[in-house]
Amino acid sequence: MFQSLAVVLSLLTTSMVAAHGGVIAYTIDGHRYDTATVGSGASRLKATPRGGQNLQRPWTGLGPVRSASSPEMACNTPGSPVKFTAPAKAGGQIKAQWNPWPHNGGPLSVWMTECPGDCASFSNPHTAQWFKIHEDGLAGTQKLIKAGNSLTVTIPADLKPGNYLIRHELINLALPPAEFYPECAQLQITGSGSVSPGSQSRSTLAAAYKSSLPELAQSYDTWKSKANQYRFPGPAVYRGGAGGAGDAVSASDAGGASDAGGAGDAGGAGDAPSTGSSVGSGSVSGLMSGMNNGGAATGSSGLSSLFGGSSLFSGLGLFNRLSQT
Ligand SMILES: [Cu+2]
Repeated sequence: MFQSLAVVLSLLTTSMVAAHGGVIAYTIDGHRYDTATVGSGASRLKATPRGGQNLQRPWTGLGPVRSASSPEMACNTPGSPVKFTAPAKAGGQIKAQWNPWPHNGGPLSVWMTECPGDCASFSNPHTAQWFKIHEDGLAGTQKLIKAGNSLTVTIPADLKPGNYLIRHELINLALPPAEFYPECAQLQITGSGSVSPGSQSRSTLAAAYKSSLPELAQSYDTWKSKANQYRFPGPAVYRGGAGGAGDAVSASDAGGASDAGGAGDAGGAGDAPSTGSSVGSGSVSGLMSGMNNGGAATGSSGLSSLFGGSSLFSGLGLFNRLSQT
């Protein structure tokens, strides 16, 4: 137990100091998949996804990708292929769950690209032509945090069946240059769709994210007084056929996502009222207040109250993972 606490402390200290992370679980058409990697170095947690079903490409560091032209922009570091590809229905929902997210100043987006053949042998996604299925402007990560550090989007219903990567990305604009936090998961899309989004919806990531773009080069604080002018980089979101299925709001989105009181929650382009966010049940207030207090949780009582205030953490099964470490 002591050892587990030490790992927890190490993780929390890393989280509080380095303050990073990424997607740690996906729920696809109601089926939950944990991912294999959380954290790095001494604080790295190795989970064992159920049945070996790890659909996410590994990211071995908590930190951001800092160069928009880097190959790591596609699927983080190392972002190498995994064996498993998860089934997902076109028109179905995919919920991504992050660790408690410490950066509340920046946009987010979700992209997809076809795996040419098997995703398990697709090793150069940074040269691929990606299309975007969701974006949320300057306050995107604020909404994500309010939604229990989760985001639910709908796979375009008319998408042609086949193997795809789905790429979730959060951007931190607190202190430019922008910090990018991308993670990829391997999906086998099923359904009766026939559409491959056209070139107007496509871009390489390097072409979409020019570091000279004001949207990436200027800080959140600079933007927040003109948030409605914020334009997410890259091509327009592919929303699927006439139904516009790319941005469905899940049933649990009961007014949670759009009530961000923070500055910068203006409705700009790409900041549509239907953010696709679902409000998670977990609360991170305990953890976040612990983080905001600035002090590392040095005592076990402080630690337990930190976790006691965070049903999210236990809900995520991190304690289970820790006890297996
Ligand atoms: Cu960070």
